Amino acid sequence: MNDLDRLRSELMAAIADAADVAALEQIRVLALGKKGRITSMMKDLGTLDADERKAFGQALNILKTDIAKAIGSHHDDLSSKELDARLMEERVDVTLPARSEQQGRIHPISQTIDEVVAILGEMGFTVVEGPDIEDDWHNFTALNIPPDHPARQEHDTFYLPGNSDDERVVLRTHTSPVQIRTMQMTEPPLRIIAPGRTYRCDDDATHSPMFHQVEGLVVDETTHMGHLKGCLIDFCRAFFGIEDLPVRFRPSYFPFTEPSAEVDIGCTREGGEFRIGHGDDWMEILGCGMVNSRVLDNCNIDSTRYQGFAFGLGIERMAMLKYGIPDLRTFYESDLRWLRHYGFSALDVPSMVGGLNR
Ligand code: 2NM
Repeated sequence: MNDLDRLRSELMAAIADAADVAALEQIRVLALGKKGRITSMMKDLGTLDADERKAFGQALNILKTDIAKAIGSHHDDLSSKELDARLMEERVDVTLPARSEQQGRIHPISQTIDEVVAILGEMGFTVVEGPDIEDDWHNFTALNIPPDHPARQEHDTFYLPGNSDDERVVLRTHTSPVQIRTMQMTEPPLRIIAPGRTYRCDDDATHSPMFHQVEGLVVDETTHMGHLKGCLIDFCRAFFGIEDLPVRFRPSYFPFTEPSAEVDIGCTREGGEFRIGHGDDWMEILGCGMVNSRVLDNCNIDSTRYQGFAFGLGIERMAMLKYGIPDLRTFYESDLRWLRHYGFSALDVPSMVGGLNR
């Protein structure tokens, strides 16, 4: 037996004996690693004369390949056995309750958006989204908001720098441009809601420069004010979980709807207490109306054939009313103690199955 044969049987025996992947890896390093025995012999080839080098080099190459193969196949065996053993040992009881020590909470803004989407989704609305940065046409012009309208003034709208007047872009001041884009792209009938962030240059105790809205839009051939009223009354009662919640429609004005209305819900304000649902006071919660025919025309929807209703509500305001959160600013403070108090469990997914507030 020559040196190479002896090395071969020694290494093959060691490989066969290796009891786990770690032991096998040690053998690989000893044989084929940077300073391994086969590697060193390869380096020493240069010291042999030409004839010897050729024959020995070929034999060494064969040995190297065979050892690598043997290690590879034993490695596959060992790792599949190790996996089997782990799978036998590690059992997961899928009937265990979810981890009660979980600390993360869902922010009331997210929860409220999910609730609104759950109610309106059940009614047949589909969620659509659009960009936060809009052009003047989608945010104002298409919505029949004239060039001199106060909403366009510098102190209400965040204008982004760098563009000439009619090309300038803005942070959207409402989510209505999403409805505009959808009307331009899609043939009626339409039933959509657009939840998202909106921006106005306003910052005090009751206004935040960034806030959230959900707006809804229905367009069809026979859509009328009765549909608007039924839809929003049902929505308010489902959202606050009060079956006989008083809901009132008061005439109002928006450039993008005609006629327009504001929606109030019944409440009490007695002896410093505020409660929704009963009593002889009213609280404004959303705006709505029949889509102005000019808006339909601007989106190339035939306003002699189609009519629509639309509405918009502020998420922060709805969340404050429903969950008794007294201060708007606290929504954005990322105060973990506040979030632990007002936040929701991740398992508390809003759904209309069995009522929203089961
Ligand atoms: C509101 C009130 C009334 C509204 C109108 C539209 C559109 F794009 F369809 F014309 N979207 N949203 C609307 C109507 C929004 O928010 C208080």
